[in-house]
Amino acid sequence: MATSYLAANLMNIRESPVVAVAELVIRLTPGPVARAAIDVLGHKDKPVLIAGILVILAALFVVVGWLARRRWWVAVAVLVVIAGFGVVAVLTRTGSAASDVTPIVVGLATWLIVLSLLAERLRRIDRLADTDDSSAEEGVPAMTEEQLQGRRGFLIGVGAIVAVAGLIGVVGRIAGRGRRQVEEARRLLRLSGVSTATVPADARIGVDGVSSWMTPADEFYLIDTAVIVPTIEPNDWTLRIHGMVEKEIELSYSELVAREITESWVTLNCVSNEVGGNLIGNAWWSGVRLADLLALAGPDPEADAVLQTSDDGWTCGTPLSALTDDRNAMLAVAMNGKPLPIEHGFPVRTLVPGLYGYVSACKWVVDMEVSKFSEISAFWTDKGWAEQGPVKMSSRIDVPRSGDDVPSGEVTFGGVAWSQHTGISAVEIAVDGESWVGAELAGVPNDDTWVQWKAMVDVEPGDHMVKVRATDKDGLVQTGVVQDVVPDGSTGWHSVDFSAHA
Ligand SMILES: Nc1nc2c(c(=O)[nH]1)N[C@H]1C(S)=C(S)[C@@H](COP(=O)(O)O)O[C@H]1N2
Ligand SMILES: [Mo]
Repeated sequence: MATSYLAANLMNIRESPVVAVAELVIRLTPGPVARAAIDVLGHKDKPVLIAGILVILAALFVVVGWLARRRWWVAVAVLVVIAGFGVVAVLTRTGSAASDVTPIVVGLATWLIVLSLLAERLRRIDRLADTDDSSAEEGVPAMTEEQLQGRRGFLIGVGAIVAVAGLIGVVGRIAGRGRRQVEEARRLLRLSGVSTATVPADARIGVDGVSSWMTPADEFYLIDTAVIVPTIEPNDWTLRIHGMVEKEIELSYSELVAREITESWVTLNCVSNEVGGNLIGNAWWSGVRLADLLALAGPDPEADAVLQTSDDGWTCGTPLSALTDDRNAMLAVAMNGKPLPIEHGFPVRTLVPGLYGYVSACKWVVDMEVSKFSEISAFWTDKGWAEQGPVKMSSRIDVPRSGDDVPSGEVTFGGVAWSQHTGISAVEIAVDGESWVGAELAGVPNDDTWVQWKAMVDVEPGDHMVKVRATDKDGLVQTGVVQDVVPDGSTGWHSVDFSAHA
């Protein structure tokens, strides 16, 4: 495992074989199972997956060692099958090259060498035991000096191999400087036209405990299928726009950022956000308008979709109209006034106000194929999510938190509401099933962001329940019908249980 890891790092292959297998598992996992795993494990889903693969491998190695004592070729066959699994995992990921299997070949060769070194020692002990039946009669067979020596030799061999493996692992890590180089390139990047984020003065409702209107980049939710995030230096990045277009376009990073930079506040959320959930964040994004770039390419009037592909092979299908209409769909290069964090798509990601992330917000985007929905398929739509993913209006109570105990009398409630690209016109709350009470709304710079709200209601001592609903600027009232996140986003009113004391 250590030598293949070193080989992968030396060759600058993004994934060591174990990671490739982990990504294969993710690709093959049915949607509902994947969602359940994310629910239970949260951000730890990938470390747990990798640990699980390592545990299974360790168990297989025990079997291989046991087999090698008597049936050498069966042990070798098992190792070849395990390696074959890795080869399949590497070659079935989009954008893989034949040379990407080199680390697996290196690893398999190491396994065979190590196995013959250790199995030979084991067989020597076995031969000694076979010729010495006298001791086998007794309960605790006394070992002969020769047997003891054989055992010692075996244990020393194991220890030496573990030590060398550890050393090789460390060297592999040092070789993985690629990521650090990209971090450095990101740190040194100066982007003209990108301004610092200044939160509009009226956007804050001023209630303690309501999530901050601007989400700091390091608190912004993260959702992706990459076990190791792609690390791309700006100089190595290109975007190809092709397919049903008059003219194919290929764009380098410097060509991209030399264009006019557009900036705006946009709230991004995940289709997997449950009612009341926090897979949502609001940031100041800077980038290049996609409508202008697509106009240069000249889409075919028959086209209705753009298949976006990430450097890591992830895909999404976005309605062409959302990329070409007057909304600020952009290739974002900065978030909150700084180059995108690597995890959020550095150097370039797509951002489309009004659509869920899974159909639009492609991180590490490198390819855009203008096409038709009838002719494409994409990562999450293949797993049962809807083809179209317009954001559904929703609202959330942040204060009080579930289970809070507050002083009775006038209680302050607060939270956020959103309906990107339509805007929110009203928020109401109801305590204990009483009638709806209008909330006060803070300001917003545009209709693409969430809005903070607050309301004050008198409550008696005792247990209470508060629920919230919003109304959008088209006059539509948020539905109370409860719907799960699959296939196109949750609906229902968020409610919080709290108590009040005298
Ligand atoms: N390359 C890539 N881009 C991706 C995804 C992914 O898995 N891979 N997930 C999408 C989903 S489902 C969401 S909700 C957003 C989340 O963006 P964030 O992680 O920057 O918050 O990214 C989108 N872009
Ligand atoms: Mo998402």
